[in-house]
Amino acid sequence: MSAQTAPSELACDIFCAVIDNFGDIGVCWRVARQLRTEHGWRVRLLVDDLKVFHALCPEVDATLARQHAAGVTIEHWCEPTHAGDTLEIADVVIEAFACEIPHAYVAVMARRPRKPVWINLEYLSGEDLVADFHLRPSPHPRFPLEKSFFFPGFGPGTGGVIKERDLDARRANFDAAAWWCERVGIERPHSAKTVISLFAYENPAIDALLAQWRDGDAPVVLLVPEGRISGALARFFGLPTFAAGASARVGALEAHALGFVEQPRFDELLWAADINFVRGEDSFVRAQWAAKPFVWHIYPQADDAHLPKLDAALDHYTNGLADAARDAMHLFWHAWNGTSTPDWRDFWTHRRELEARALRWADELARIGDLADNLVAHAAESHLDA
Ligand code: TRH
Repeated sequence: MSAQTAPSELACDIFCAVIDNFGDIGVCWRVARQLRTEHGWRVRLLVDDLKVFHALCPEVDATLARQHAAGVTIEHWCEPTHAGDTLEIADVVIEAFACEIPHAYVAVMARRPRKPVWINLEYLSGEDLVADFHLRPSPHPRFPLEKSFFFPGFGPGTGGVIKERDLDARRANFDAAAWWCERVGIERPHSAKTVISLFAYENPAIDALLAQWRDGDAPVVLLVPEGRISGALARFFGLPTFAAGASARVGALEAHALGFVEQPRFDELLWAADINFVRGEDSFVRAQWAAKPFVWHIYPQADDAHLPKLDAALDHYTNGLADAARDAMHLFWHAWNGTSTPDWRDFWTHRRELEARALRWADELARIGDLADNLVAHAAESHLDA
């Protein structure tokens, strides 16, 4: 690439190894689409598991070595040696979540006259200390290359989180009535019913919560995307499965199982509900942009390493809430993450305050800046320096 090339024409390779679930490819696919559509980069996404990718983007054919979707080139990355059909080296190389990019690729990166901007995209953490490490360069032990660590986060000095430019407009134009008929097959519930979406890992607290919703005075409509929590729903309702299309009703609780939808449509579920149970990383972020109260099932790590991250997120999110609402939220999130039995009534007493806070938080978070914008700014700066 010549020195005159505009940053908007940069070529970018994103390497993604799917560890488990949908979060790794979920984040990479979002970033890839955004870099393409909002910044005009030529993006190639190298993914080691196309079957998981297919769930988020049904257009992806898991049998193909190379294909295109949403303007992005997608290659099946056959770990660990394969580095794309041709050993073309991009201007910006992103390794997601410390996946190891092939040695042959790194060796050619080092021989390129103009060195690529090499970024390791880290997992999101609400801990403020990530600002100290964000964009810190690390020289390669053998090659004349430098890698920067890009830390998404909630505080100033971090990389922020993903927010597409059209997200607010899409949310504002969301047709809830049509969505209920199309996705759930029923009329939109009237406002006296609390609509709850439930996207979670297996969770020992679910039985107690389902019983509380069943026995409560206020009607609850539960929307459950098919997945790891579905077995618990089936057991609770005494059904063989709780797969897409299934519905069940007991006491004050009615529940509907939904099929998995392509990623751009996932937000609609969050917009349709009054409160969202989300998990992992990407749905956790989307729930924040939905500007509704939410409960986070954090991805559990060995030795409870996830708990400080849960508390860090709570600290940001509950900032400015009155003590009672803040305490209720701490208690409920911790209970849902395995420490005790959740108390729905106590938590939901604070509904109005939680709703107001959710709106304010979405504004505060937007001020940190979008992750892709921040990444592009860093790449443009580093590319000009190279
Ligand atoms: O699937 P997750 O649990 O993902 C992860 C991974 O486990 C990863 O290894 C771990 O490190 C990380 O969490 C922290 O949850 P997450 O991140 O919310 O990803 C789910 C994706 O699935 C998200 O992009 C939204 C998408 N999705 C759809 O596209 N359609 C759907 O119908 C649903 C329910 C989800």
